[in-house]
Amino acid sequence: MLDIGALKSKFLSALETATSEEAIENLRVEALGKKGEISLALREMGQMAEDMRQKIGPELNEFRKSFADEIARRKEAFADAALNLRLEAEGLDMSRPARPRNHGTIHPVSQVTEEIVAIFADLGYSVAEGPQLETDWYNFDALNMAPEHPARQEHDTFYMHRDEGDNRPPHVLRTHTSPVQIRHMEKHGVPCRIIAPGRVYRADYDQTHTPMFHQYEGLCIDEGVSMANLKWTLQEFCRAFFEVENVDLRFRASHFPFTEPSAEVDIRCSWAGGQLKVGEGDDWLEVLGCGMVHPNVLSSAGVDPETHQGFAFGMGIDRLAMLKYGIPDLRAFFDSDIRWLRHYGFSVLDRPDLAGGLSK
Ligand code: 2U9
Repeated sequence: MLDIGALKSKFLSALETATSEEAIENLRVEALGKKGEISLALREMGQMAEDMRQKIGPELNEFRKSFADEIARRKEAFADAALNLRLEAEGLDMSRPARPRNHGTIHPVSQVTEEIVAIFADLGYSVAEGPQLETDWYNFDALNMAPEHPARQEHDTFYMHRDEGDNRPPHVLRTHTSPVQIRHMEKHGVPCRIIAPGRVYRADYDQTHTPMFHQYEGLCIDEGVSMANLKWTLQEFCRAFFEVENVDLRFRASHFPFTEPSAEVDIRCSWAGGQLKVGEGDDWLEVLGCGMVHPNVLSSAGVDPETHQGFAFGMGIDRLAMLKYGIPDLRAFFDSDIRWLRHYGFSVLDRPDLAGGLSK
C-alpha cells in the first residue's frame, strides 16, 4: 500500500538538500514528470478501492500541488541568486574615475587662424576662400605682376605640367592668397572687408621656410579709405593678437607690385631671457607687409580706382604661431609627430574668442 508519509519525507528532504537549479529540475521530473513517482501514484489511485481513494486522494493531490509550488519557489530563489551574482559582477560603479583616453589637439596653425578670424570678425571682416590651384592670371597678372615682372621669379613658383599643345592657361600652386581677393571683388564688388587665410606654396625649405605654408591677407576697399585706417587696423590686430595693451609699430617703406605705397611693419619687442615680449624693449620684429591697393589691381578686379580705394596686408600664419607660442622650427609643424602635437597643440575645449581671451 502507498505510504504517503514516506513519499512526502523522501521528496521534501531531497528538495531540502538540492543545491542547484539543475538538481531541483531533476527532482521535479523524478516526482512530478510524466513517469514521476507522485504522478504514477495519482494515476494508480484509479485502481484503488473507493474508501482508500477518498482517504489518500485529497492528501496526495494536496502534496502534489504544494510540492510543485515549493519546487517553483526554490527554482526562482536559485535564479534570483544567480542573477544577483551576475549583476554584482557586471554592475557599473559610477564613482570610479573614467579610463584615460587619447585626445587629439588643435594644431597651432588652426589655433592661430581661429584667433585671427575672431579678431577680424570683431572689426567687421568676413572670411573668403578660394582654390589653391590657380591660373597665372589670378596669381600674378591681376596683381600687377606682368609676365616679365621680376617678382614672379622671387616667388619660387610651382608650375603645373602642361602637355605640348595644351592651350589652357598655365596653372600654378598659388604663391599667396591674393587671388582669393581678386575673385571676391569680381564676384561681390565693393565695398569689401575680407580676410583670406589659407595654404600657399613656394619652392623653399629651411628652418623658417617650407614648400607649403599658411598666410592670411586682408583687404578693405571702400570710398575714402586711407593709410591712417590701415595703421589703426594693424595696430588693433597686433594689440589683440599679442594680447598686450600697448604696441608700437614701425612702418618701413617697401615695395610690392600690388600695393602703392607699400610698407613692411615691425613691432617693438624684447628678447630678454630668450623669451619674446611684445610692446617693450629695444628690438624690432618684422611681422607683416601692407600697403594701399594699386589702381591697376582694382581695375583688374573690375573696381573703379577713381571712386574706390583701400588697403591690403599679408602675414605668415605659421610665423605668427612661432612667435606667439615660442615654437623654434617651422619644419616640425608639418611632421605630424604626435609628441610635438601634444606639446604645442591646444585643447579642443579652449576655443579662441575675444570675450574669453584668445589663448588660455
Ligand atoms: C589684393 C591686393 C593687394 C596683400 C599683401 C603683403 C603686402 C605681404 C607677405 C607677408 C609675409 C606674404 O606670408 S608672407 O610671405 N605679404 O607683405 N601682402 S600687401 O596685398 C594684396 C592682396 C590682395 C587684391
